[in-house]
Amino acid sequence: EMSAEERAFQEKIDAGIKIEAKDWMPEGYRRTLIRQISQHAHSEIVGQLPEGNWVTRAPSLKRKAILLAKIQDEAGHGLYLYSAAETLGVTRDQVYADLLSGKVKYSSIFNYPTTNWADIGTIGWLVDGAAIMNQIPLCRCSYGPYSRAMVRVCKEESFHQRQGYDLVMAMAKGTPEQKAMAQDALNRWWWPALMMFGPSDGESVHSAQSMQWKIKILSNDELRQKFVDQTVPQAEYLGLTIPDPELKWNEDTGHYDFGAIDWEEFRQVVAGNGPCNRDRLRTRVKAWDDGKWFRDALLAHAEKKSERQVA
Ligand code: FAQ
Repeated sequence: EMSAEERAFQEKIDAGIKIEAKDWMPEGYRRTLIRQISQHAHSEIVGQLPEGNWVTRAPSLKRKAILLAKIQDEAGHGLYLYSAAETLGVTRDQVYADLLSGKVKYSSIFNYPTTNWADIGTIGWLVDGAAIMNQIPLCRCSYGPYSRAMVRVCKEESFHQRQGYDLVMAMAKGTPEQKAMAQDALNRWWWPALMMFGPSDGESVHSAQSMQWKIKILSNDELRQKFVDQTVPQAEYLGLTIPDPELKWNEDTGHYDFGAIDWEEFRQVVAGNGPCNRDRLRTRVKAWDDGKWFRDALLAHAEKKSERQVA
């Protein structure tokens, strides 16, 4: 049963009018956005860690500069997203505390290790590729601050995706050893990348309501299919094999059919039991603790400055 306020709210959404921070909104809409935007922000921040692992070992100055720029972009995305969450009445410290205590989620993909240099290119190609697929529709989502943040984030992700493809291409067209490294990376990242889109539509608890509110524009399975359709020709161009014997072009549907996802693995990773979950959280908690002296100093400095202004 919708109240008059809720009906007016839904009509606004149906008419394509953006909801802004100070507009009336149902509590459920606010909570869903805080959940999704803060999980998204945490993903950007934790997502720096797998790549950070290779900064000191990048094979050339050019590759190191590119990698550093990309990781800094991810930090920036996290900051825009925390700011977007703050427009909904939470503080950054609150949502960040929920990450550090393990209470809230971040994307499953960042709980996998980066074991060879080709992983860095593969993350750009597949992980940023999947992120863009999911985020381009979010530029049209109903909440103004989130939709506007997504516009800039998507431009940067597009650069990330291209640098990743360029790196994998250099390796796939390189020596047989380099090509084998690229294939090994694809074998390990393919299925986790498909899991980024979330549970299948039948299992997705939030989808129906989020789609009605235009927080989500396309469903998890629709986005996953678009990603497969886009990525298969890219792998073929590289001469690499996607690790799925059931992958096959379907003339009737005009899409690729693909094999079953291991949802038990997904559940385990989301529940905190992936290969790197504990390590990732430990690293973030340590960074927060190690930064305490600096936050204290900033606050003390700001207080002194405002006292001086009053005097
Ligand atoms: N991992 O009912 P649904 C990036 C959870 S890109 C972990 O379908 P919803 C860029 C879900 O939260 C990655 N948990 O949920 C980058 C929910 O749990 P809850 C970040 C997952 O929200 C690249 C439950 O399962 N992108 O960081 C995952 O309608 C390279 C039920 O699922 C975004 O966050 C998963 N993969 O749809 C950075 C995009 N999937 O909250 C560095 C914005 C689902 O009830 C390097 N988010 N869950 O406890 C979204 O579009 C949506 O939140 C979905 C999930 C599509 C992720």
